[in-house]
Amino acid sequence: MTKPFVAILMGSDSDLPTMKASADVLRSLEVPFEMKVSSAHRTPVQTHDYVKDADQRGAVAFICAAGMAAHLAGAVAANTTKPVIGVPIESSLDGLDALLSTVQMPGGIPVATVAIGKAGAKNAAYLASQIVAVQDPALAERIKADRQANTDAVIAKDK
Ligand code: RP5
Repeated sequence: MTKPFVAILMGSDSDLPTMKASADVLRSLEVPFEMKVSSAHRTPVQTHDYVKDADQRGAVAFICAAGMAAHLAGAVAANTTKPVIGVPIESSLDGLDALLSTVQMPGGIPVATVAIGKAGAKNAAYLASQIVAVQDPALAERIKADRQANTDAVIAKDK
């Protein structure tokens, strides 16, 4: 039996301050995850091997973050049929280069691309959790409770 988890990959340790937002969300929703620096360009063989291995061990979804010529999410998507979520990192050109590199995938190899930077990192984790929750009703309830807490916080501020 494989234990479901989310795999987070990032192209460089310089992406870590942004990607901490993904880890924080997964931790708060009690979703098991692994986090790894792995580059499409600097460590292509290791990236390929990790994706194949994680896929076998029960990775339900991959979150991939990269900046500049951001090919990591696409390279991961080429090696798995699990859902891949791409987070463009703001490193140059305000992250627009990374956004376009991540989102413009050829037909048949999708990358679900979220917003540039921390907001995207956060939403990538929510999206991955929602994917895991399709087979995990208790997690689905925790996500609903989290949404309700957000709603309550907005209403409380408005009073
Ligand atoms: C990308 O290039 C990384 O994902 C990072 O966002 C950017 C810069 O990397 P470093 O030069 O800081 O390692 O591959």
